[in-house]
Parts: sequence; C-alpha cells; structure tokens
Amino acid sequence: QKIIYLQDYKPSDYLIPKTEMWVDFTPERTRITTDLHIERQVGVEDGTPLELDGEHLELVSIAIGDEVLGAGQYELSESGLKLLDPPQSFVLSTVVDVEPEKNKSLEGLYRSSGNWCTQCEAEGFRRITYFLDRPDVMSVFTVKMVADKDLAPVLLSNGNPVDSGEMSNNRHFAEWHDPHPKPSYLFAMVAGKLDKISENFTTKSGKKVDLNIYAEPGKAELCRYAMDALIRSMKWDEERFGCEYDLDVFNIVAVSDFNAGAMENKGLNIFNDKYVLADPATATDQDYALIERIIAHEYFHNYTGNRVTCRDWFQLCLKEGLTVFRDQEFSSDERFRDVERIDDVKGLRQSQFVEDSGPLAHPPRPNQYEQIDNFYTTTVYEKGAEVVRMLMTLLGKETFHEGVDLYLERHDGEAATIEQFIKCFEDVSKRDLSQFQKWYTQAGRPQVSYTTAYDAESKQFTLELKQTVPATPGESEKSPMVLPIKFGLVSNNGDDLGWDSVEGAEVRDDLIIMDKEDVTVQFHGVSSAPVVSLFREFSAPVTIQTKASLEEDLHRARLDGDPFNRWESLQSAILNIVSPSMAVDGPALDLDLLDQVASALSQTLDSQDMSPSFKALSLRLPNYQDYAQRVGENINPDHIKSIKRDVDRAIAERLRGQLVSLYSALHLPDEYEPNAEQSGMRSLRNQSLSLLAALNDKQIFEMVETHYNEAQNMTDRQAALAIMCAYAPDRAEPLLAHFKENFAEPMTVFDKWLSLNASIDDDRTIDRIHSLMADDRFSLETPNRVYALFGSFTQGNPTQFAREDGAGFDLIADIIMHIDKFNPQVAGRFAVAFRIWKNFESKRQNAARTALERIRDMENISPNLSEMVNKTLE
Ligand code: B3K
Ligand code: ZN
Repeated sequence: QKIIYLQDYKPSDYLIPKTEMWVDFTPERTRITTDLHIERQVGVEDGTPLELDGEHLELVSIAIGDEVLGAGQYELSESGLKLLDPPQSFVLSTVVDVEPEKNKSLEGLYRSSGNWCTQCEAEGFRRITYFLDRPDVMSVFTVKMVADKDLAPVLLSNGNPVDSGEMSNNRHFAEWHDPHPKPSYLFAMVAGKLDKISENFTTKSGKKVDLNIYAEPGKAELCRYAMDALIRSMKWDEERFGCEYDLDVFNIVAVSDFNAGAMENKGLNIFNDKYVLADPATATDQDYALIERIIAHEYFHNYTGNRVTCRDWFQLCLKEGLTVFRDQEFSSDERFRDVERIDDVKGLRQSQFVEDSGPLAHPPRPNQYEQIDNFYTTTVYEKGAEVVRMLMTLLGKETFHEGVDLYLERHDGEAATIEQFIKCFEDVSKRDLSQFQKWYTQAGRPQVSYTTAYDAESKQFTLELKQTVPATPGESEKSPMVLPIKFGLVSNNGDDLGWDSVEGAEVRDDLIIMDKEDVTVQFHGVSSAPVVSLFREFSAPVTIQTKASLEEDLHRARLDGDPFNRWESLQSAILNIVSPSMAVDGPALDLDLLDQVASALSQTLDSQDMSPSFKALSLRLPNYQDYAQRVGENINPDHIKSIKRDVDRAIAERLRGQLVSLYSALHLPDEYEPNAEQSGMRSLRNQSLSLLAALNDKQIFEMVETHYNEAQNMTDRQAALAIMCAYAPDRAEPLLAHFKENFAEPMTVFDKWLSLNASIDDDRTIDRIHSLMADDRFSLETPNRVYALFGSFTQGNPTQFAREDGAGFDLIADIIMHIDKFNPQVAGRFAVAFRIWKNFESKRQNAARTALERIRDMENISPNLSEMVNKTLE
C-alpha cells in the first residue's frame, strides 16, 4: 500500500474558487452536473496536468467551456480524472452518475431508510463528483437539487437557501448557496421525507438564525433535547469563545445509517440518530449527556474546523483536539466540572492509554498514514484535547483565550497547521513553545516517578520528579516533554500548606512546570510535613509510577482540596492493594487493607460536601480495564475478573448497610429531568445497587428486580438490567425477555437490548449472539446494530471476547471480514478490538494471532482493514 508522508506535502497546483452543482435525484441513480471554476496557481508551469479525485463515478460527459473533451484530452482511472494540458483559468463541466442505493460504504452519497444523504469527511466527496478532494482546496459552493416532490419533499445543502420552486412531472427544486469557502469534506446534501422541529436563535449582534432539526417521519418530537442543547451551545460559544454563528439557517439531520457519530458540514450537520433522538422512556441520562456533547461538538466545529480548517489530514487534531477540548469545557460549564473531568479522564485511560501502549500508538499529529479513515482515533481526539488543555494550564486561561482569538482571526478562511496554531500562543504569551509542540509529534505517555523528603528543622520540603517516555512502534528515542503539574502540599488537616520560596523549577502558584527528565524542587518555609498531591485535575496525561503508601492515598482520598485527586487516590489505593494478588500465583487479597479503603469510601459517602454524582463515581470501583492495565502483560481475563469480584464483594460487605440506605433514602422529583443534579442522584442509587449486587445475595437481587419493574425511566430500567446481566445472568433472562417484549421501539432501545445480551459473561454468549443476528431487525449493514452488539462484546465482555479457545476472536474476525466487503471504514474501526492481543497469556495470544492472520490473508481485503491488521500484527 502507498504510504503518505507529512513531509511530502505540496500545495495544490490548481485551485477551485467556485463550484456550481446541479443534482438530480431519481430512485435508480443520481445525476450530478458540476461546473468547477479552476485556476492554476501563480508560478506553476504551463502544461502541468491536473489530477482530479473521483471514485465509483460513471462519467457521462466532460467539457471545458463549450468544448466537449474527447479521448486524448483526459485520462480516466479508478482513482480519478487527469487533464493533460489544461489552460490557466477555465470552467470544467462534468456530468456523472452515481448509484446511492447500492452504496453500503456510507461514504459519499447513499440512502438511509429511503432518504439520500452524504458523508464526505475525509475523502467521500470524490464519490460524488470529480474534484480536488483535499482540505486545502476551498471553494464557494452553489447547489441546485431536483427531486420528486413525494419522494423528497425536503432538499437541503450547505449555507443559505436562495431559491426553490415547482417543476413539471411532480418535481421540485431547491437552491443553496454557501458564501463561506470550504473544503469538499464539509459538503453535504440531504433529500428525502423528513419531519422537523424548528426554533430560532438571535446572535449577540442581533442576527436571527432559523434552527431546524430533521428526523425520519414520526421522530421529530424526540429531537427536543438536541434542540435545547444546540441553543445552549450557540450561546456558550459566543460567551466563552466569542464565536457568533455566521449563516441565516442552521440545520441538523438525524439519519439511522451513519458510520461515525456525526458530521459538522457547514450549516448542515448530519447526525447518527442515536446522538439526537431522546425521551425519558428510551434514553438514559448518559445518552442525554452524550447528545448534549456531540451537538455542541459539531456546532463548535463551525469555527474550529470550518472557518479555520486543516491544511492536510495530518493536522486532523488541529480541529478535533481543539473541538473536543471545547465540548469538554462546555459540559463542564453546563454540568459539574469535577465530575466531568473525572469522567473524561476515565474515558481517556480506557481508550487512549490502551492505544498508546499498543501496536497502534501514534502521536496526535502522525507523520505518515496509509488510510486517513483509520486515524480518527482517540489519540487524535482525546489526547489532542488534553494537549490543548495543557496549553491553557501553562499559559493561564486569559492568555490562552487571547491565543485562540488570534488563531481564529489570523487564519479565518484558511487551512492551517499545528505550527501555525502554536505560533499564535507564542505570540500572545511571548513564551517559546517549541518543546511543548512535542506533545503533537511524539507518541507515548510520560511515566513519572517522584520522591519526597521533609526536614522539620529547616522547614524544607524536597520533591524530586523524574519522567521517561517509553518507546513506541517506530520511535525508540524520546525526548522529555513539558509537563504542567498542578499540585498542592496537603497538611494534616487537609489545608494546602504555603511556602516562602522555591527553587529548582518554574513554580507559579499551584503549578510546577517540568521540562527536563529530572527536576528537584526545593520548597523553603513549609510549616509541617505535607502529603504531596500531584497532577491535580489530571493536569497532564501521564502515568504516575510511584506507588504511594496506603496512608498517603487515604489522606488524599479524605482531605485533598482537589476533587480529582480525592477520587483518584481512592482508586489507586484499591489498585495498589490488589496489585500483588493479580499475578496468577500471587498472595491472597489483603482484606484488612481493603477495610481501610472501605472506611474512607464510607466517609466520602457520608460527607455533606460531596455531590451525589461525585459519590457515585467513587462507588464505581476499578473496573476490568483498570485492573488489566495494571497487570499489563500475560493477562488471563478470567483471573482478573475473579479478583475484581472478590474486591467488590469485600467492599460491599463492609458498606452494606450504608449502601442500602443510600439506595432507599434518595428521593428524586417526580418529573424526570436529564440534568446533572438528577442524573447524579440516579447514578448514586444505581451505583449503590450495583455494588450491593456483588454480594450475590437473593434479597439484593429481589431489590434489583423491583428496581427494574418500578423504573419510571430508561436510566433506571437499563441500570437494573445491566446489574442483573453482570451478577446474575440466570435471573436476567426473564427481565431481558420482558424488555424485548415491551421496549421494542425505537431502534436505539433495541440496541441497548443487544448490548446487554452481548455483555453477559457466560459460555453461551457466542451462541446467543448468533441467534441475535438472526433477528429481523438486525443487519450488519447498519453500523449502530454492529456497534451495539459487537462493541459491547469486544469492550464490555473481556472474558468471552478473549476466550481461551479463541471462539470470541474468531467470531469478531468473521464479522470484520464480512463487513469489510461493503463498509471498509467500519471494518477497520472494529479491528481496533485486537490492539490488546499481545497483552494476553500465550494461549490467548496465539488464538488472537491466528484470527488476525486469517483476516490479513483474506481475499480482496480493503486498504483500510489491511493497514489496521498489519500494524496490529507487527
Ligand atoms: N469530523 C467528523 C468525523 C468524521 C469521521 C470520518 N471518518 C465528526 C467529528 O469529529 O466531529
Ligand atoms: Zn469533531
């Protein structure tokens, strides 16, 4: 396969300042007529050929101006169209036919439930027409769409509507004009039968914007929460980032077949409907929170991504990392900051840390790829967001915002790079950020260790810090990173101690800036011996290697002024205690030590200062993934699972009374609201019940059944079912049957049912999955079904996915190979499940290798899947 390198970037020889399209939808095919206004760039030689991208297109005609081109004037291939000797400035007219009905890759133009829609990022536009399909070629688009009035009463594209009208033969048209030049990946069209809800928003300068959310017929009312989230996002972006919406309309369309979560096309966001549709009976609190996030994320792209886009796909995290950071900040401002932060870090550790430690590790800005679709990764997104967060921590919020303002102003309407982004922050802060930039270019996660010493006589506290960055595939030499370390010196009573002077590193208030491998920080005038609290708020994405004493962990868990480290210390206390027992023939669990953790946890649960949602997070004891990461290699999932069960049970036994009263005493308002307060309370009740279930006690299971039967919303209902599936699969059967019977609609609920089924740790689960696949409503062609059933299996059922006999790996390999034939993006994405294969003990490793090799050797493997599998096997 061809590898594309960042260093080979070259600006395009030709630009396309203006694009006009006429699109004629008929059931069998769609005809696309395009006028490209093409200009050769100054300095490019006469006779330089023009290579337009184009795939799966049937060329009907081609002309320059009035002159129809004949053979000899252009060359056609599978990947595009080459004009051999184009003039300096000209209009190229092409007519092509495409077959959206047959397009199951969900890239380019396709049909979902009878409606036409598009997905162009990253390289889907070339499946719609011939174009320079690269993000640094930006064009002003005008699109005229024509269709049968009954088949497609709704016709949408980017920008503002400029014209519409009736035509003969029951047909009609709509014309859209987008005044903002944009790259082709932001192009979108939707045509079909859709219902909508509408609102409007007045921007800070008084401009009225029409807002519409479209969904399949009958589903529009389920879009109310998404609309509310949109309006809040628009307001927030004005207040926090000064970004004001820049078109007359903003449309969102929810479709049921979509590879990704959503897409930020200019003025016309297209969403996977699972991130739009919600009501209390069908969506959980978590679903609501995700909808809010993703609606905000796509909207925020209007500036970070659309107004300023990426020069090339290596810069993907320029828009994605920054926009994830923005959506995290939005949720933190709208909900509880501490809780959001803990949740985000949990997510980062569960996915990005795993990616970073395995064969697919790469920097947030990679310098080579085969298929860009494979680089929409958690490193680009979530680690990219952490890097932006570190910039804010390092420069301070105010200077950081000056930097973002400068970036959005200086590069408005341009396609930018990471270097240009960083330069803006250098300019406003006058700080050299060249070392900081390594966060974008170096893969892997610093491992930090530390020692402390306190001298009572001289009142001197010494903190020695050391960082190393482990090698990652293809990068053996690493240099030290800049680590912004938020910290505190926690006293006996929990207050932070001050100091008179400090030397050895740049220290500003509660921030140490570490930029070398080793740093020794001396604090003078510290009145008593502190317990140090490092990386408060998780101020840098590192792993701390030093194992704190139980005493220190518990001190922080009880008293740290930083909620993140309070939470973190309790988790790490548990992991530290359990660690030795995780080795296959390690010592038995030390129950006395766990007792001490339980009593700290009990204190948290009793505390008046902590919110229910914080308490709920504390009750979520380390999960399988946390343990597995601690073990690192030679993993036997059955063993980890059984240790986890013992830990949960030991702690549940000690907290039983408290958990039962938490569960029964918390009363929620009658009316369901998906807000942070209420969801925190529900989460606390459900977590209490979940931990109680670890007792494996009949009485508790009856409570769970009652919880299920009396649930007034999907959050509680699903929680009850998940608890039963996890702790008492046999008792879960009748509940699962009941759920299927009574909650069959909409498909988002069916997906929950699929996920629950696939999560059951039971030898019969693979058979169960086969019978689920035979359900009429299941289809491998719809990504949401696949994610629900197999995502839950690979992510949430480690003992069955990684069965010793290899049956779990085989199942997933079969599915991936099947899907690869029509949807390589989804196949490639699913292959990620195997990234942990080398961490298993040898039997499981061999089984996984056999499955991976079988995929690698399949006939006609797609380039997407091939890149993923080869890298995973390397
Ligand atoms: N930019 C899109 C992702 C597109 C995925 C293409 N394979 C959604 C987002 O990150 O906002
Ligand atoms: Zn994004």
